[in-house]
Amino acid sequence: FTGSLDASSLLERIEVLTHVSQYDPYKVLIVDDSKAQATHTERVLNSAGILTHTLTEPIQAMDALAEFQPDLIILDMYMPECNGTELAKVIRHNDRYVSVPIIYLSAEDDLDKQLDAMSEGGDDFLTKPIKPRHLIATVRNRAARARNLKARMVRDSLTGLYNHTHTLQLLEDACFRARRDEQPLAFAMLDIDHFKKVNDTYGHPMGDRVIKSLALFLKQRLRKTDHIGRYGGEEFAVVLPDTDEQSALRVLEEIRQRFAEIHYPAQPQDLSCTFSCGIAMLQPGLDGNALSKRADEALYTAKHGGRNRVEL
Ligand code: GH3
Ligand code: MG
Ligand code: MG
Ligand code: MG
Repeated sequence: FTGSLDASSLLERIEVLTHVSQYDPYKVLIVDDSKAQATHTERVLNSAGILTHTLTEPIQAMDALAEFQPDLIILDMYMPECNGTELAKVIRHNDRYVSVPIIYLSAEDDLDKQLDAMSEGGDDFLTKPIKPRHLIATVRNRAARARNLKARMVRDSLTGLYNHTHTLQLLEDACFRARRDEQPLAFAMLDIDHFKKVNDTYGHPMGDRVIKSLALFLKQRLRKTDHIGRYGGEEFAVVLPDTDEQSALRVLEEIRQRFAEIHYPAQPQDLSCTFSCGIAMLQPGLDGNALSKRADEALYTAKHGGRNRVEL
C-alpha cells in the first residue's frame, strides 16, 4: 500500500487480504505522524515483499487493526495526538490483539525512555536510523512467530475448525462488512442429534470420528469465504457472507441430507447420524450476539420439531 490510494480502493485491497493463509505476505501496520518517516519504512518493508498500511493519526488505529488485521505493528514514539505508549496500552487492552507484536521505531536513544515505552506492551525498540536488513529481519521473525501462534489460538485441535471465541469474532467482522457493503449474511448453528447415545452405544472414539467427519464434510461443501467453527462439543456454527435466505436454506438442507446418508462401519450395525440446524439472517439493528441468539432459537425449534431438520 502506498500513500496515493483513496479510501475505497484501500478497503477493496484490504478485503482481498482478509483470508490469510500461511503463504500470504506479512502485513504490517505503521503508525507515525510523519508521512516522510512512514514512507521510508514502507519502502523498506515493501521491497522485502511485506505489505504495509500506514496511519498518520493514531486515533484511527483500532478501526485499521480490525480491518487490516496486521501481523505486526510498528509504532512511532512521539506523536501529537497520542503517543506510542498510550496507543500500545489501548491496543493491549483488547483481547483480540494480545498476540500482535508491537515494535517501536523512533530516534529516541535514551534507554530509560525506551524501556519505559516498552513497559506498556511493546515487544522491541528499534532506534533510527536503522539498517534496512535489520528492520526486515526483525519484522519477519516476529511476524512469523505471531502468525503461527495466532493460528493455534483460534482453532479447535480435534477438527482444525475455528474455536467458539474466534467464530464469534468472525461473525462480528462479517456483520460489519455485510452492513457496509449492503450484502446479506446468514449464520447457521448445527447440533448433532442424540449424540449422547452415539457415545454410549459406540464409544467416545466413534463419537470423535463423527465430529471430525462432519467438520470435514462442512469444509468440503461450503465456500472458501464461509467461516466454519466448532461451537461446542457436537455443535458447529457457520458464517455465510453474501448469502441470502434461500441460498442458506438450500445449502444447509443439502448438507443435512447428505450427512444423514453417511454410514460409519460399526458393530453390531453401521452407524448413521443426523443433525438439526437453525439459521438466522442479518437484519437492521442486529449485532453478532443477537444473530447467534436467533440462530440458537431456530435450532431449538428444529430440535423440538423432531430433529434432523433445518429451521429459519
Ligand atoms: P440432542 O439431539 O438434544 O442434541 O441430544 P444430544 O444427546 O446430542 O444432547 P447433548 O447436547 O446434551 O449431548 C451432547 C453430548 O456430546 C454430550 C457429550 O458427552 C458429547 N460430547 C461433547 N463433546 C464431545 C467430544 O468432543 N467427543 C465426543 N465423543 N463426545 C462429545
Ligand atoms: Mg513522531
Ligand atoms: Mg449439544
Ligand atoms: Mg446434540
